[in-house]
Amino acid sequence: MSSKISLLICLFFILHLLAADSVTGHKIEIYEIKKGDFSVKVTNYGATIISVLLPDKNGKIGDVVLGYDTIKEYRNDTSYFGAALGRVANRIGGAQFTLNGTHYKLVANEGVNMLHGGLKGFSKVVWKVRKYVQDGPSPYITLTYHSADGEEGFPGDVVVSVTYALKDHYNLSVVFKAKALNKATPINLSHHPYWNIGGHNSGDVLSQVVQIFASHITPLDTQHIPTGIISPVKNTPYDFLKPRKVGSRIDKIQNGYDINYALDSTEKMKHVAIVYDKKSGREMDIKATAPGVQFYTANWVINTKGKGGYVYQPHSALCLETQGFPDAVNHPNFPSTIVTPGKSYVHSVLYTFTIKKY
Ligand SMILES: *[C@@H]1O[C@H](CO)[C@@H](O)[C@H](O)[C@H]1NC(C)=O
Ligand SMILES: *[C@@H]1O[C@H](CO)[C@@H](O)[C@H](O)[C@H]1NC(C)=O
Ligand SMILES: *[C@@H]1O[C@H](CO)[C@@H](O)[C@H](O)[C@H]1NC(C)=O
Ligand SMILES: CC(=O)N[C@H]1CO[C@H](CO)[C@@H](O)[C@@H]1O
Repeated sequence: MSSKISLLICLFFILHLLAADSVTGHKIEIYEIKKGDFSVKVTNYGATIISVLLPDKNGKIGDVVLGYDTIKEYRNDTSYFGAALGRVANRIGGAQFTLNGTHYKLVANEGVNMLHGGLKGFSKVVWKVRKYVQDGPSPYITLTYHSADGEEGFPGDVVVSVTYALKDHYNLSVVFKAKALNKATPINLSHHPYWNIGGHNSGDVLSQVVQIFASHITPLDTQHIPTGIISPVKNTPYDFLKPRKVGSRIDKIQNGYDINYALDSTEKMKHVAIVYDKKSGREMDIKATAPGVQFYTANWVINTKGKGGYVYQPHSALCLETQGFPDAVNHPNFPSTIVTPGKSYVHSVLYTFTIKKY
């Protein structure tokens, strides 16, 4: 074969690969927003946070989220490392619901249930980069996605955006917005960073101290679907009203924590949780507009090869996913997640990191 022809064939395959990567017509790239020694990298594949870099008490920069080195691994991921979640984060029981007399059958991707928006939820699609300011006083990136009527079984077209912005030391603001264009639909957006504020490669989080500002949880049945009961944490291993080590009572719970808390605050921007790691001196404070937070201790992360070849194991991170109550669409006593056309949905999360020298 002449070298010209093989070059052409080669080019054809490269173009083909690029096209395959741009399912919705956009290329998959990595973007960094940076403010001094604070940096966040995201990819438009799943609007995913890839890394969050900031110093520890000795000034040493560390990456405080679990993740992978390549987009290929993100595509293959089943843990939702760093990804945006939607159209409805968490589980919808039986992958179905009835809205205004119409019954909707959704794509089940976890047994009979739908988890995190289905097989091709917002974590598995390519988003469009709308705005990108890499550095300066207010670095930010806005990604958008158009979810079509019927996608994964949901009614109506929906446009969503997520904005990641760095504010003064060391605030990371995450704002999700959505609009239903033509039909009422459940919407609840969240994201799934696996935090290890001691460093993604520092081992488990069991000695980190957590405080969750919630007196109640929404217990689950054997299918991981809320029973509908809102039950007090008092005198249970779920009580984190006062700061406690993650590992202090984790052995009392099969596999570890994976539960939704109903936040106590009635303010718009609610205090969610504080996580503190003595070794690095890093503290993370979370506030959000959502009524609930899922506390998950990475129980099903087993022998997962991550960044720099580091292998993640159970409890090597914790997730605090702020959200509407799981399966709200099937529980009339839970706050509604239905968004009607013309109304907009907003969910803001603010992560504040501080570095304590003592
Ligand atoms: C994809 O995931 C499977 C199962 O988790 C794993 O065995 C395999 O190595 C992964 N492939 C890549 C390219 O990461
Ligand atoms: C950073 O977050 C804290 C609260 O967590 C807030 O008091 C402060 O005003 C925020 N700073 C900026 C610049 O947004
Ligand atoms: C339910 O249907 C009625 C009658 O068609 C309509 O007026 C109303 O807006 C619908 N509500 C929702 C949430 O779609
Ligand atoms: C717009 C909308 O309905 N958002 C909801 C997400 O879920 C929580 C509770 O489940 C609601 O309080 C929000 O209003």
